[in-house]
Amino acid sequence: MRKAMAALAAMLLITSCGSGGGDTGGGGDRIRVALVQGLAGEEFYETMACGARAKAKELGVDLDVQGPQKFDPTLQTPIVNSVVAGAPDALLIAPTDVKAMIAPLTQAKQQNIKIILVDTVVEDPTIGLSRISTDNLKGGAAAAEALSEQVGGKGKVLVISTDPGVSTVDARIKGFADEIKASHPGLTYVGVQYSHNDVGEASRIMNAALAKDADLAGVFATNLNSATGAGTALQQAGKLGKVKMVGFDAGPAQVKQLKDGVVQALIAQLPADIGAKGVEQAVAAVKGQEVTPSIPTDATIVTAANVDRPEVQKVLYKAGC
Ligand code: T6T
Repeated sequence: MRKAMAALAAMLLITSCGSGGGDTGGGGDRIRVALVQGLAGEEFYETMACGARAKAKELGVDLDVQGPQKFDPTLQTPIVNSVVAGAPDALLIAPTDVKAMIAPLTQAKQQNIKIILVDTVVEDPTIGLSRISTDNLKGGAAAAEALSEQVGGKGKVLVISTDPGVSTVDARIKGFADEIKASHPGLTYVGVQYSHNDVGEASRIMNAALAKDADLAGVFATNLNSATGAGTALQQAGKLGKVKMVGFDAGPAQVKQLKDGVVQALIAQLPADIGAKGVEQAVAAVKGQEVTPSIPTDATIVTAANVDRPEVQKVLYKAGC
């Protein structure tokens, strides 16, 4: 009986220390990490979750993955609030707006939950012990170079993006515009239009642009849904190869468009790597070990010529693990 009581007491002690922010995990309890995606079910974030899950398994970490049904801070905020109420040791998140997500993340920080920003960031530099993302400025510049090559260095080029206030795509637009200004005098940048991350809206914008500028030479779509929608419109308008396109991301629909000649180049990020590194940094933060404030991850230019190579196949996004 005494032994049983002692065992019970010991177990109670551990449990009461384990849960809630700030636990070093030293109490032998498994570290609990939550991942809040920018958009549930979308191949970029699902591939990210696969990388995070594999790393969590390797490190013996409990990982809970959730995401909003739209890339929208009003839908992401209640998810963050319920995650914070569950008091995980760490939170990995892709904030859906640079301003609107500051308040809910400040709450999490005040509860001493270790915050790691994956993919996107917020404007408040004190939020996020580590920020892990593609170098999107560089990615935007690479898109400008690839598109300039495709259109022979001359003509009108358009950008289709999601929404202003999304750190990643905003940086891609800036990288693209700066590169054109600096090195592609023959290109005329006709500006950016926003699809609100909706495939149908991206198609509508592409059709309107084709109607307005019959001499449009190229388009840069800054993310998966914008690219898929713009590509569908080009295909339906019979503009295959006539209006060139470069798209960010490499989801299954985009890879099919690449093989069908709708898009000429894709810029594939490494979402699985971002997810895995996010879990590593979260564990380091919870254990009070050194955390790397900024981790840029690589990107690969995918074309019809290299898409079937094994090393390129590895970077294509998946809908599930
Ligand atoms: O391009 C990715 C991501 O990097 C961006 O922040 C939001 O859009 C995607 O998820 C693709 O849809």
